[in-house]
Amino acid sequence: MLIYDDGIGLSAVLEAPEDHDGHRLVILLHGFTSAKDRPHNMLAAAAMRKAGFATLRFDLYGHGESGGEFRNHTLFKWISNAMAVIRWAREQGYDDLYLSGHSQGGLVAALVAGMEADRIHGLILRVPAFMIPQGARDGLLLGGRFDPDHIPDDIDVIKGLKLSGDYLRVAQTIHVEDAVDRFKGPVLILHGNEDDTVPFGDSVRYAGRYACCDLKMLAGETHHFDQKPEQMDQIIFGWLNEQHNEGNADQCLNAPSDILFPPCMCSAFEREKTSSQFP
Ligand code: FER
Repeated sequence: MLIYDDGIGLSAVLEAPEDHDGHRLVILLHGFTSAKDRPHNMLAAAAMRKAGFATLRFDLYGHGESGGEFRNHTLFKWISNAMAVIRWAREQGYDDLYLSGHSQGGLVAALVAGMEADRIHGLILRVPAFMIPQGARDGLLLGGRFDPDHIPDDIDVIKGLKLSGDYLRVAQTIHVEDAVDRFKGPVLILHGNEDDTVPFGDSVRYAGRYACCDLKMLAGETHHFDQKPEQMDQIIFGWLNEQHNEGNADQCLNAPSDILFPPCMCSAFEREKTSSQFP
């Protein structure tokens, strides 16, 4: 199926559990150079359906089977894509909407939840890459350095791919805090303690800033949630089930920023605070 964002076709897959009520839907956003059908995205969607939600996975601009060139994607274009998909979902009658994004898709989900705080009931952020905008201001991108005041036309990124400098120009103007402060609904953040792409410290910081947030540290888990996938499955299922069964999706069930992680995490967090994001 294609959902259009101003002429760009976004390839999407809508799936619903058997007993679905026609209202509850989670929209899933994949990460940078990723796509809607990656195993961890499929697994997350399956856990959501088990909790009674329909799921809509889609490929963002320049990724997977959607239109647009990878080189030309920016956070603005991804924000526009997510808003178009939300609009489409609302037209189909889905009015109990959650967003869930992985890494760069998690950042975009958080930004869009700030823009559509009245329409998005909850957020499930899987290692959200909150650091991308500040990294762009500091001259950091994917472990490489650039001059933030003289952005090149093209940047070489992983897998021989090129990215337009516009990506960085856009990212430099984005301030995550504004979006975090605007969203008052329930938020779940998942973060593996073996993830070496996205700093855990950012998840701690923003979990503390959200009005209503659970942060779950996944022991032994890496960036793509492929070490102990059953952990992610259980956490997503349990959290969504709780949101729904309490019949209270608009309210914060968890006291402000309920940050849960085992004691071993404290030492990992201390280590991270003293090492740079891109060693
Ligand atoms: C970056 C760090 C992480 C970055 C993108 C990511 C483009 C996203 C990773 C992902 O979505 O998996 O500096 O810059």
